[in-house]
Amino acid sequence: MLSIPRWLFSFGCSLVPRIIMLMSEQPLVGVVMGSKSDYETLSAAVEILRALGIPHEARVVSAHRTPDLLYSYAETARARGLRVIIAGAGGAAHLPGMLAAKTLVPVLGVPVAATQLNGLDALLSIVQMPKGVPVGTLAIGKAGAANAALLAAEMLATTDEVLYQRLAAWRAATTQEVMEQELPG
Ligand code: RP5
Repeated sequence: MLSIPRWLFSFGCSLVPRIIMLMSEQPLVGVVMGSKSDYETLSAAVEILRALGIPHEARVVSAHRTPDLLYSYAETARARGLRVIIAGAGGAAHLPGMLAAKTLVPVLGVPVAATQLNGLDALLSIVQMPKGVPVGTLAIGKAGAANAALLAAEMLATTDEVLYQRLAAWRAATTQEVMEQELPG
């Protein structure tokens, strides 16, 4: 995956792996994960949301360990101002689908490689939502988490011209980075 250009880190942010993280009073994107152990993967989403200056929150919400929290998170998401939820989980990975079942805020699912099946289990679980309750499913692991953040940004940018310009600059920077790459020998 392409590295993130340093100049885009407008907040001078280094990645601080805290499980609950509020960037602003009213986050637009909620990043949730089934376990603290998922943060290594989901941090790729948080990093990009930070770099793009998108207010967000990140926390652990487990489908099987904290089902009541899952319900209340989903039920209050829209009223709290969330416009997109990024949900990462491994194994049976019920979290994205259950959140989607309880809210109309769009849910982007990130399969986490957490078991002997290396994320294939989570991918098949998240992507196979029955018709009627969609979860936008991304790739397994950090690439999927990063793309979930970029996709959330694109969704928000449909009604936010400033963010659109920031995203355009991001895309241009990644293009430029590839153009400048040289192979050894
Ligand atoms: C899932 O089980 C979590 O999303 C995580 O990917 C996996 C393992 O969780 P821990 O046992 O590390 O807490 O619910």
